[in-house]
Amino acid sequence: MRIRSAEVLVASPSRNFVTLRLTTEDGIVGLGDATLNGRELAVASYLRDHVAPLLIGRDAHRIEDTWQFLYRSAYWRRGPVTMSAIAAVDMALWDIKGKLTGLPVYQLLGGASRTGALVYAHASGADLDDLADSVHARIEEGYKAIRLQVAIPGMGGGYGISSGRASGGRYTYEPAKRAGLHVEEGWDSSRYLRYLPTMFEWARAEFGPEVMLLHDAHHRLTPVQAARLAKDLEPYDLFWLEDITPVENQESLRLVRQHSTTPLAIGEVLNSVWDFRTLVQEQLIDYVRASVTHSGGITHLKRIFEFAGQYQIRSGSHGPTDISPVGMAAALHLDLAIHNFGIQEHMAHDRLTDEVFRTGFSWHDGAMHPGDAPGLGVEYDDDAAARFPYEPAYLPTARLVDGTVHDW
Ligand code: GCO
Ligand code: MG
Repeated sequence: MRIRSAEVLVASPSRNFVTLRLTTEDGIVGLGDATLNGRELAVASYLRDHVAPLLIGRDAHRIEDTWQFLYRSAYWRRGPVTMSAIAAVDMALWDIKGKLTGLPVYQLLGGASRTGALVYAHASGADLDDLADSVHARIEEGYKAIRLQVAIPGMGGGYGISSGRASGGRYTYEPAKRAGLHVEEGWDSSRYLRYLPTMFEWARAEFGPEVMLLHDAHHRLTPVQAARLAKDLEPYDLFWLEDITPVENQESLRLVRQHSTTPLAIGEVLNSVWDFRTLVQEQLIDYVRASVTHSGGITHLKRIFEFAGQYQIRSGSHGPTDISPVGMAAALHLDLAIHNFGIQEHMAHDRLTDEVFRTGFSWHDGAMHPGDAPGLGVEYDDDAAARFPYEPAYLPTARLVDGTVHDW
């Protein structure tokens, strides 16, 4: 079953997405997500200019061999651009294999280990009242786990919060900004460290003990600040605290571990199993945040999760809006199949995105299921996509009070 064509599709239905479409000689189509937020065209070029010519004529059945070929033959290894490009090829090949066999991908991965993948949603607010409205909306939608972000009083700017209610009254948070290429936000770690425990104390009083609560610190704290925050949040029983320090310095998590039992999640900016060695072998984290789109696809993310599973660390796949519905489907198939599943992030896509990508996702009791269509179960509508050409968009920059660039 030879690959006949490899097309790179770039569209912006409310945000940019890069999608790879492989078609076999028999006309079987496979889709893969290659979206790298704010650097989309780099992956599009990597695929179009360097990978697509190598795929034509290859056997679509040979998923592992193609993965190893793309990874090893490039000589240059790892990194988000390379690993997102390989991821897209990998997802598209699993999609094709599913369609060829008539099975949903999770069946090819060993079958379902659970009835659905527990997902968490985002709630955010400009203040606590606003946050309460956002949390209630998520609870009404059926979510059992919710990530809370709130504007920090006196800090200026709105890290991690929605800029308003988008169409249909939904509170949406979309970090990549189209207007103006360099949006800047203020950051003050002291105010944040003082306010966050207050916010979680309020949240537990307001929403009770059952709802699973999460928070993302986006790599902004020093090791000692991180240890203090994790310790201060202990009474509020977080499901996890995410990206508490910059991930480049993995040893800094040792200090946090010495002071707190708040569960930690890290890894959305990492992209290979080798990047997780210290974090996993020293059991410095509880959840792996890698994404199927940026970590070499289903084949490689499965490898990362299985490595983590040897150390009682569970999965927590990255699933913001910059993971396309194709990436989300791939993540859900893997979530169903692996043993050490923890939770799946689900930041619902906009209505316009849903016009381009048609999914068969279903919901039950705070969990998602990818559906039983053969392959990944996502279709791409070229006519709808043609209405949404690429638009440059960038993630914001955080600056400290004195103007110093900080981690975003
Ligand atoms: C998350 C992430 C996102 C990222 C975004 C960057 O936990 O969902 O931190 O909010 O900022 O994916 O592209
Ligand atoms: Mg995050």
